[in-house]
Amino acid sequence: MKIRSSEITPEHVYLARPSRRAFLKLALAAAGGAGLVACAPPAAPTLVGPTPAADGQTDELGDAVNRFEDIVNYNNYYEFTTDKAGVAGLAAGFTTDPWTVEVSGLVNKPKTFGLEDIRQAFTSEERIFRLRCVEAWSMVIPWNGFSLSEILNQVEPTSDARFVKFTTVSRPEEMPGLSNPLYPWPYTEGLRLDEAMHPLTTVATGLYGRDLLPQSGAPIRLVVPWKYGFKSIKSIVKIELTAEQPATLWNTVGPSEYGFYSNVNPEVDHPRWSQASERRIGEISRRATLKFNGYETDVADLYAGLDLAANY
Ligand SMILES: Nc1nc2c(c(=O)[nH]1)N[C@H]1C(S)=C(S)[C@@H](COP(=O)(O)O)O[C@H]1N2
Ligand SMILES: [Mo]
Repeated sequence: MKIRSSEITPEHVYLARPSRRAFLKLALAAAGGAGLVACAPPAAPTLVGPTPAADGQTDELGDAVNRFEDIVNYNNYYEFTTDKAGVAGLAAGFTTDPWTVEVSGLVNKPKTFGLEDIRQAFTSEERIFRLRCVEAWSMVIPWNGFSLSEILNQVEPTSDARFVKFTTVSRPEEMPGLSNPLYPWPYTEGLRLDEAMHPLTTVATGLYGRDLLPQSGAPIRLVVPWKYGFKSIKSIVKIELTAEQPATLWNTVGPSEYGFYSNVNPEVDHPRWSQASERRIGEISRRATLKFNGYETDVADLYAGLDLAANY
């Protein structure tokens, strides 16, 4: 167990900050993201110590952000290892530059973005989101990123496009976990197009005001805050617009345990454990899991009329 009690977040000493609910409202109204609080330019990446940029902040519910050390030393990234405490070490030398992201499929203007194109074309802002893993632990992470819709609008999905498929880089020489035969590599994920266009669906290139470290999905990853963490696919090299629902790694491995939607839902248990509560990293007692991970007012409309137990 990597998180020691000495590292427990002293929540009660954090200063009160303005509610982040205002941020969400703005984000939804603006849709394009204009007018939001821009984050400071990423500091030069360093490997140790929290930055004052996000330390002490809270999400819109008043929950303290997790410590930087916790966020970058307790990771799921199976391409490296299934040991959460071992990812950071194995991923330390991972090559993230140069990097390109191909956006293709059912679009009018397919485009391959270099990382610099992305940094220049889209303005990152700080977005503090809860991350709720399907394994029933959670963190609050201050990401730096922008809405995926900004990329999708540039490439112009055609009227046939209904889903978006994401693919992680596959580099066996740098990713020892790829030799694990239990998984259908490369890691893939998918969203319905309307989910992908939702302003909360975020492309992150940083956290705590600095560039993502490899273990967090450098140089570019997805963050879908109302879905279980495995939907937030790391180190993306391809984004494809499709007509059919794409196969995803977890849905392929265990369709009865990991549905395509995977919306956080305390009322629908995993077949092998309850999803009603969770362990927030840095806290002792468990806390109740919130429907749609607390983003219900923002996203419930996407699922109007859908049976969430059948469409888990
Ligand atoms: N490519 C890839 N993306 C991935 C994973 C993975 O193993 N490979 N793990 C997922 C899971 S299960 C979770 S909970 C989150 C964890 O993100 P974090 O390590 O930054 O907290 O990443 C998701 N994205
Ligand atoms: Mo997860």
